[in-house]
Amino acid sequence: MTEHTESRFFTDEPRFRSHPLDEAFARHLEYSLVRDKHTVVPHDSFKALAMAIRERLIRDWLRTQEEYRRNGLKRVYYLSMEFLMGRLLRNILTNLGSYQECRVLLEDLGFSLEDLRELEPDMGLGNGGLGRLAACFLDSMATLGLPAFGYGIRYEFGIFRQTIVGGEQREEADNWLRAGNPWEVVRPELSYRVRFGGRVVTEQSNDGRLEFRWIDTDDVLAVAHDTPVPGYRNGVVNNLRLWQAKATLELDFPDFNRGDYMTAVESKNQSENISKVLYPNDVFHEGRVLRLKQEYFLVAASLQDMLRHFEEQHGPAWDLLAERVAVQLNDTHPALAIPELMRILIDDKGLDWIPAWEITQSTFAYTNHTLMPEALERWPVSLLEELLPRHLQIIYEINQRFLDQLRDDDSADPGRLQRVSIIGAEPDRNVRMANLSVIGSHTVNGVSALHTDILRDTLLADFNRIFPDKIINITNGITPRRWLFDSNPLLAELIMDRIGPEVATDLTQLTKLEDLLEDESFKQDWRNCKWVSKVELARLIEHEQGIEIDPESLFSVQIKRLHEYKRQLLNILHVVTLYRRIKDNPDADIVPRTVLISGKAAPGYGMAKLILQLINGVSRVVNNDTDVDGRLRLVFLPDYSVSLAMKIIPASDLSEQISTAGYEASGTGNMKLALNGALTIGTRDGATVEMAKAIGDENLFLFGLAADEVARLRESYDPHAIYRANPELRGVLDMITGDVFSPGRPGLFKPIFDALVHHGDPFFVVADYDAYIEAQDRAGRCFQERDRWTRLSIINAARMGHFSSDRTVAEYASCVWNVQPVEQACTAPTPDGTWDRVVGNGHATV
Ligand code: 26W
Repeated sequence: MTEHTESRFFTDEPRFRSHPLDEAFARHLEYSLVRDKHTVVPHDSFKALAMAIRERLIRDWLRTQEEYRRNGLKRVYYLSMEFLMGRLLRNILTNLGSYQECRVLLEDLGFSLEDLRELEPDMGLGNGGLGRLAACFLDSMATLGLPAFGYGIRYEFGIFRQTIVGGEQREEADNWLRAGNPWEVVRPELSYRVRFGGRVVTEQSNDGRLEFRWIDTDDVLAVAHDTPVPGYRNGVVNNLRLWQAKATLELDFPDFNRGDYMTAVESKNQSENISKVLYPNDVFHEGRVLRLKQEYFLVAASLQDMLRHFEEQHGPAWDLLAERVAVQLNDTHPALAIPELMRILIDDKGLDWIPAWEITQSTFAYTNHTLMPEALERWPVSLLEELLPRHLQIIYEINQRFLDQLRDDDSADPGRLQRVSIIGAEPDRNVRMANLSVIGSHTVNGVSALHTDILRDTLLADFNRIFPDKIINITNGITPRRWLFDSNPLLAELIMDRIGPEVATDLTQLTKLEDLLEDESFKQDWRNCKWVSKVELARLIEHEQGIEIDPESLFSVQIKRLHEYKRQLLNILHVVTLYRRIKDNPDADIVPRTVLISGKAAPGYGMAKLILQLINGVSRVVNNDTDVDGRLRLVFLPDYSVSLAMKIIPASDLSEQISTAGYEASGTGNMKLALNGALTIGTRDGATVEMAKAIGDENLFLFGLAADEVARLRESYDPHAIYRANPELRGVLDMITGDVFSPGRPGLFKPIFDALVHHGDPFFVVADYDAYIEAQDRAGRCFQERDRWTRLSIINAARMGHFSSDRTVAEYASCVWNVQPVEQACTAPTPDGTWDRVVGNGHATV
């Protein structure tokens, strides 16, 4: 810190009166954005409002950070390549407790808060579940008052924008920063040098020690951009720090000296590409060098930042590091942090290998989010050698020492050393990031009970024997602030009105709703909330796509990335089944349904894109067939995002969680939908298994093969035999193969048919078809019994208390991080993950 801290200017008392929001809003419009009534554009009003609100956060933000510095509590650093934050305005107002106040003040000025909210671009810095989970965790960590810090990359372009042209997906760049970002604070003084390439020279020091110097590197600067993360009405404001790549100040010298000014400037641009764009793959590992650079860029900048703080507090007492700092690796994407910390401790700080390794291992923990083999990160040795030569040496040594220890243990089977080695051989020598992460962490966790079991039994079975207590389960959760209070204020208000406001920070209170199952006026209110949301969504769909949907119909919803294992295809087979039933018997007594699907396909994932095209093909035919007479609608909502999810979820009746059992690590949309009163139709997969346990199997629609059955059936599975034997399925598949859904382009969807019938149907769509149709029929009949459905809807929501990310984060805090919350007047977790009121009551301060 500079001598400024001694200045009399800085006091603990507020120096300026915090301005009323309306005043601050007007001031920012005029003095920060330099607008008057002639030049103002709508987006300015959003920006001025955001700046006014940010102003309100600043004292608490500074105070929270100062408190963390002062009390020296252990810190948590959450390293993630993705933070799928969505919009911030409403969430921040909710957590400040200022939403209504703000709405009224703006109204007096002639502005609508609802309209202004729509002008904020989504902060779409993630692909799907993993990125959204990180965002939910930030909200919960702040709400629990944990000294936690998110570290990520400030991508200039987030997840691509999806448009549908002629039924096909098109991708467009998501230029979310175009109009500026009023929430972030740039911190040019927090810039760190990140090195790439070069070579390693080895020298013998005076005391005989080998020293390694990494030289002749190409460098980039990482510049900090901070976003405030307020807790729910507790005065805590945590920090999300995102790194932007900037060229180092010196231009490329050889080029410069040759007088080649233009080339020198070009290479400056190149280095800034590192934070340009989010890789739009979920599940598919893409071995491109720019991705590897992004991963190291995040790791190198974040470690420098956290170690700088540690050294300020503790000097070179590195043996204290793991006591003061916990680093969570969100999947393997930031796993280079392990060799990077080793490099810093050994090469820069002069520690020996053994203490450095002990510190490193006790600092990191790793969360696995998928078992899919194609998602596992494997970096070619040749690439690492070129980009991070010193890290490769360190990885080799970590591996050598680990394997040497195992060799002493003669219980090992011969293949084991090869399987657990960090270095793989196929197709070329490569570094297996999952093995590195397991070996370099003290704790590894799966994200649902089933997922963790499968991790222990399959992917990490050898490691589970070597380190019997290392792999634990921590089931995912969602933040009720965003996924109930912000997205469904009507329902939230009804719930708070009936069971009290404590539910906002103790979601288990929801069970009290079950006392109201006989309360007719409550049930009417519950139905009314759903109805209002359905009408609103119907309006949006009519407005955007001109498709009329009936709010009385059953809204079934599948919203998630498009992937074969998530089986949007199974959903479509059901829609086509219903369509054929109507065509065969136009007077059939069928339950009116609206099937809503939304999600993006990875740009390079051909089969997912073809399935998306099929959805749109079926949709066009079904929605325009007069025989259907409005009883069946299929709507694909383009450009799925956090903000769109917040509009769809409150309007959902039925939640489609139909992945092949054993493939969905957890799922979190399942929780969001149930919390908002949707019933689940689903397989026994991921966290849906635990949801069913909490809700009661009889209160949702489970169907299909279980994970162990899938594994067993794989040996003898013959989808073609099922196709031959099942006339309804045959009719559906034959219809898809023809040109009904691709007029003028017969055979367009033949690859889908072939995958199912001739290429082994790897995701067991055919095997589960019958059970799925039967479960859908059950759900349809149930929906017709209005009171029964309402009760089930209430029961489902009431039993979601366990799936709050407050509970999830509390488990990480006690079982993985060993951190305590800062003392504050709000609810906080006890070590067993239950809830207790700790200090004081009501409005809280840090
Ligand atoms: C390297 C490419 C890549 C990118 C993302 C590989 C893998 C991923 C993630 C693992 C994909 C992901 O988001 N997984 C999801 O994580 C959620 C949070 O734990 C789970 O709820 C989902 O089931 C899981 O698919």
